[in-house]
Amino acid sequence: MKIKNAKFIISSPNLKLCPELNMPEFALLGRSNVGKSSFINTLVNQSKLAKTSNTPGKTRLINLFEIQTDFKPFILADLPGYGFAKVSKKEQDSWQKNLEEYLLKRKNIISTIQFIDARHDIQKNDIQMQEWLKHNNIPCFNILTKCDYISRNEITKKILIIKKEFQNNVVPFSSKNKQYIDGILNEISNLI
Ligand SMILES: Nc1nc2c(ncn2[C@@H]2O[C@H](COP(=O)(O)OP(=O)(O)O)[C@@H](O)[C@H]2O)c(=O)[nH]1
Ligand SMILES: [Mg+2]
Repeated sequence: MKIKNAKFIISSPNLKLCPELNMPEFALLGRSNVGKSSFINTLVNQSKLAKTSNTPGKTRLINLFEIQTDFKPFILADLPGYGFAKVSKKEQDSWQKNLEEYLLKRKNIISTIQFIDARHDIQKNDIQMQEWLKHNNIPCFNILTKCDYISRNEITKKILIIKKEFQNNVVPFSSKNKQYIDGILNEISNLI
C-alpha cells in the first residue's frame, strides 16, 4: 500500500463535534510527547500536517486526518496524550473521560494504536490504558517509536517485551527516517 494524499479534516474538543466519517479509523493513543503527531507527519511525508511540540500536554483537541492510498482510504485520529504531570488531576480525569467516550462511541474506529517510547520502560499509565482497552474489547496494536535512539538489538528486545506484556502486534517506528513506513502501512492495510 502507498499513500497518495493526506489532508487535515478538523480539530474538535469532543466526539459530538466530530463529523461522522465512512472510513476505517485508527485512534492514536500514548503519553504526551511520545511522538504521535510526528508519526503522522513522517507517514504522510508532510512536515507540518500535524502540529508537533516540545511542550508536552499542549494538544487537548481531537485532530482528524484523512489518508488516501492506492488501496483504501483511512482516518487517523490524533488524540491528546495521557499522563501529563503538569496539568491538574481534575483536568487529567476530565480528559480521560472525554477520551474514553471517544473510544467507546466513535463508530468507525477499527483499531487503536498505542505508542510506546523506545527509550523508556512501559509506564504505569500505558498499562492502565491497555487494560482498559482489553476490558472494553477495543482492538489495539503498538508502535514502538523513537527507535532511532536505540540499537537494532534493543529494538528486537523491546518489541518482544511489549508483545508479551500486552499480547498485541508491535511495530517499530522512527519519525527521523523512512525505513519503518512500509511495516506500518503493511499493518494498517491488513486491518482496513
Ligand atoms: N528522535 C526522535 N524524536 C522524535 C520522534 N518522534 C517525535 N520526536 C520528538 O518528540 C517530541 C514530541 O513529538 P510529538 O510528535 O509532538 O509528540 P505527541 O505529543 O505524541 O504528538 C518532538 O520534539 C519531536 O520532534 C522520533 O521518532 N525520534
Ligand atoms: Mg501531538
